[in-house]
Amino acid sequence: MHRQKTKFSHRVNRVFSHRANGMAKALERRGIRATYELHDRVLSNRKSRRTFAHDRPELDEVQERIVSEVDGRGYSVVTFGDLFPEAHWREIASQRDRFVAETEADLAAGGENVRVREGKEFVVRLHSYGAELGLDDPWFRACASRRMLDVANAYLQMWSKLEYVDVWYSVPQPPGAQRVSSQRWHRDYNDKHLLKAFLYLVDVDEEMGPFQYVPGSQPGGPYADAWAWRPLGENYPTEEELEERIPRSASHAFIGPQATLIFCNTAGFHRGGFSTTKPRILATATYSSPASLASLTQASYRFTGSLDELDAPTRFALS
Ligand SMILES: O=C(O)CCC(=O)C(=O)O
Repeated sequence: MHRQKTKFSHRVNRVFSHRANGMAKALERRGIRATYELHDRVLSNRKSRRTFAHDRPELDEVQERIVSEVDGRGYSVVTFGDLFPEAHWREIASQRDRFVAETEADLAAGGENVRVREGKEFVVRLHSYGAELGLDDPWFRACASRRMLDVANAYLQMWSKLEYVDVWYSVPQPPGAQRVSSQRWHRDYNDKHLLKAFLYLVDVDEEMGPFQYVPGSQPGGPYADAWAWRPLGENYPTEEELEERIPRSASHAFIGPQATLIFCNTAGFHRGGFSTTKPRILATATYSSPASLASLTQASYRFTGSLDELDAPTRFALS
């Protein structure tokens, strides 16, 4: 779901042979990895860690629990109401209803106008990339709030960037369909300092493609060495390969009612969205380190509000 910043090899492709393009790609990967490491160890993340350490947020009991659970096993589950008032949930539920009605009308008319990305046509997106978002968008407002941002920053131990915000409609797959893309076990390539939030907007049962995770596969966890995370890593083992190293019983499927809110470091193994019955609707957000934005990813949106009116960690996260 994330885009690389550098497209050097695409440009080379127009000029050089296939072999030269292979070399250009390898060089490009090396450059991207080196840039990530440099920003992680020396440049932007170091600065972000210092700024965070200088003025740590005070967390309440729920926020503390989330941070310590993600730290220990890679994920934590709460409900939206543990962090936000009921009125905020109602706004998000209205946003869901409008999105579902529009998506289903578009799909019924042939699906020409739905926002999907190549290779992941099973996910219809409310925003996708290039969105213009302000605090009037209720899910964006939740993600930009200190309730969520302080959790992300405390987990990552640095000021983080809110890199991606969206609402997804996972289209039920026809009989016989095979898992593809993020429906398969994988580690996200874009950062090891990563926190994703998934808010279920409908009840999700085992047939609706629940989010699944291997607890302990996050960097630092007991399964971290299995196809270990690295920048731009291509970590999509087959089901059989994964099971040779990690028993099926070690993975967890997040079945739950609407308003279930999952926080997870998806540099660990995860998959989801393979519904075979009803559409799975969820809202999602990604907090990553500045090193990721410097080398591997692009923010999915432009903040339309006034940055000057935000406090310092929020301004940093949204810019
Ligand atoms: O749709 C899902 O449950 C999985 C999403 C995913 O793989 C991701 O956000 O990286």
